[in-house]
Amino acid sequence: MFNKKILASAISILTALSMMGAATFAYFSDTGTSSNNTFSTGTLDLKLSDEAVNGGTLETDQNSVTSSFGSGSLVPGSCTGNQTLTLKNTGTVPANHAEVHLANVVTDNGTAANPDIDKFLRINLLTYDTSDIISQIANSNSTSFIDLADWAASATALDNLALANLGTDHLLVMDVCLDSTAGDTLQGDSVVSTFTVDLNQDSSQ
Ligand SMILES: [Ca+2]
Ligand SMILES: [Ca+2]
Ligand SMILES: [Ca+2]
Ligand SMILES: [Ca+2]
Repeated sequence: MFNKKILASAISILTALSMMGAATFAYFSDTGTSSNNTFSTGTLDLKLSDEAVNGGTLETDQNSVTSSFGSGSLVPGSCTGNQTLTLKNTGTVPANHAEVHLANVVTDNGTAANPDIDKFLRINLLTYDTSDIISQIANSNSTSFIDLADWAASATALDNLALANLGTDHLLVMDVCLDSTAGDTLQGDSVVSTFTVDLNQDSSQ
């Protein structure tokens, strides 16, 4: 008798639980989104500026400039005076440093010169943001001083010119002299120099 009551209670409980399980419950919800999430690249944008020298024009914030350095009237012992090429990153992300490499094309008029004029174009002053950087160039030729031919012969010069901020001018200043040892065979000779500036993102470059 007692066991039957317990059994009946147990059955009624199980029945009630199964009814609860079958019942449908409603819940509120709400949704939000984060849209327009864009992933894109920034830019390095090297701009160059110079001054009006040697018959050229002043140029400002250009991708490439002409006639930044030079003179048309050098004689033994005379100099161009300080001339400036200005580097700036107008991109959207900082770079790390710039490099400046040099290539020379020599024209030897009249009596053949040996060595050629590029080896007599002595670099009298070379600074970047007022720091002397001429020691980056090794004397690798027959003249006893650092000249435009030495720079062109160096694969690593110039390097590590700090350029880590945006929209700020950095000044490369140079004074070139025709060395006083330049002889008559150099009269009327010329060099056309091309300075190639690379802006690098990382110190490993
Ligand atoms: Ca110019
Ligand atoms: Ca000559
Ligand atoms: Ca030299
Ligand atoms: Ca480098």
